[in-house]
Amino acid sequence: DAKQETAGGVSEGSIPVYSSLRPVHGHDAEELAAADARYEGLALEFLQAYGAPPVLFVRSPGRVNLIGEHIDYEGYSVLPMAIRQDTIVAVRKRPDDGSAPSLRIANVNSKKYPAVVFPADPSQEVDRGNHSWANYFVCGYKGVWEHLERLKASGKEDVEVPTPASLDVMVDGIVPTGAGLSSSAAIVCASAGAVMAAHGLNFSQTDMAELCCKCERHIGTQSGGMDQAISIMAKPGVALLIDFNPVRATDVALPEGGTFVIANSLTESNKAETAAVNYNMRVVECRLAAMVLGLRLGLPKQEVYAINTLGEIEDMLSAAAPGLGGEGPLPAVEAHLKPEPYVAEELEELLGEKLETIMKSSPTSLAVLAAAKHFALYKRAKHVFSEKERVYAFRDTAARAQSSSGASFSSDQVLEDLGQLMNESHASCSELYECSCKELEELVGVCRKNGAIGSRLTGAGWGGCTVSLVRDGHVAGFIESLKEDFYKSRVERGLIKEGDLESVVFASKPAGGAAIFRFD
Ligand code: NG1
Ligand code: MG
Repeated sequence: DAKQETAGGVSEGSIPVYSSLRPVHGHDAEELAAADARYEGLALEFLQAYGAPPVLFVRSPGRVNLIGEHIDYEGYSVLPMAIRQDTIVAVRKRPDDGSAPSLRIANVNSKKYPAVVFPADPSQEVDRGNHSWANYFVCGYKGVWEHLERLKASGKEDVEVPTPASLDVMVDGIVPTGAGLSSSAAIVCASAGAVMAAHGLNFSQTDMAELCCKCERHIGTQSGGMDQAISIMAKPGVALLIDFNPVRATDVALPEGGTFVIANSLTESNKAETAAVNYNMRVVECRLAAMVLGLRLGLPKQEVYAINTLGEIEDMLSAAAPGLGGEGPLPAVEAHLKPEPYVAEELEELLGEKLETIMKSSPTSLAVLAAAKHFALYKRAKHVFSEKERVYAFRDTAARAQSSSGASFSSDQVLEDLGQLMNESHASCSELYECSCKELEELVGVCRKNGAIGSRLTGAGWGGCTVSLVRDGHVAGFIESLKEDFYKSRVERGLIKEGDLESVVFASKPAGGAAIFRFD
């Protein structure tokens, strides 16, 4: 049906509010019709479940990280783009019927994601022992009130905190899960957006990015802010360089002639369940590396215990010894960390304190310490400090394609250089950060063999997807060759259906970010 197109957002810098799908879902008639059908289907499911239609929808996309892996939580900039696949949350405030206010949360895929009811209580805990899909909604729910509380605590007297209403919620997500494409941020951001909008609020995009990053940590991963920032702030047609503390986004135009192709290794990595040995383990290793560097550079112990990230130690290094800042922190890693892993006793000896004592305020870090045997500080620090340089190199290389004209400029050379950086990033993730896996290694190899200019794992790793840079004219052939060389045997083994291949290997253009739709 024909919907009126309205101009932009409600206010400068907030999540845009639209009454038409067009500004977000494009002008391609086929894509628009598919999007239309999806929203209508979701509204119908909602009506059937709750006996009333939703008042609004909030959508937020997944993302593919082009470069800058496992460095957002260390304070370093990353370079992702949003993908077309998103999560839509439909919501209405349920009229007061005298009973205790509650949140009824359902999913269009009710077989995989059964409906749940939670109290409408922003102070409820997220049940980490039980990894229900709806926990992600609760994260977003809590995030809205936590943000309001922080605003009040910062002295903003005029902040009005709304009374938590009963909500009916229906979720439709199409971002592949456990694939490194950030289905988790898509549902957290869309949920927080829906809760916010249903209570008549609209925060700025940067506030939303920050609050969604903080609240997703209730799941139990000590994540950085990349996924939520790109999901909220993405713009169609460009990738973003995202800086942290405070969160900021800068457009990065991608060069003509190349397309990013995403391919799923078909190995799921459930980060929430493996956090203590994978994701959070890396966060702890980086913190320990930063502490040992701080110690070696002569910081007093009490200051050392307060260090959280390698980003902090780099700032201290350049302040204390400007020479070191100039060379960057990599020489300090070579000089002060031993290449072999450390055991806990060794670190305690160095630091003069029990690791459990130093990390006592973080239950998720304590879970890591309980599970860990050794800590590869040298490798982890080397990855982080080299990867953050590749992010800026990628941005600068992409910029060459924008600024150059004339004989010396070769756009193909730009693509080659970007591909090289992606390959180096993958090698670092694989060898130094050890967040790859057998299937990802095989897939990256298949991608390169079939003409990818560069190919790497994307997202947290330990499974999930690769992203490859492919020449435009070669995309269709490239995808066909992956089907032949990687997926065919997996179809035969029953790991994936032939008909589902379109959703596991696809080309992606930079898509837009979070949006609110009200069709009334
Ligand atoms: P994935 O695996 O896509 O959820 C995670 C983190 C990011 C970032 C990357 C690694 C969350 C929500 N996201 O992404 O912040 O650290 O790994 O670069 O945990
Ligand atoms: Mg995630």
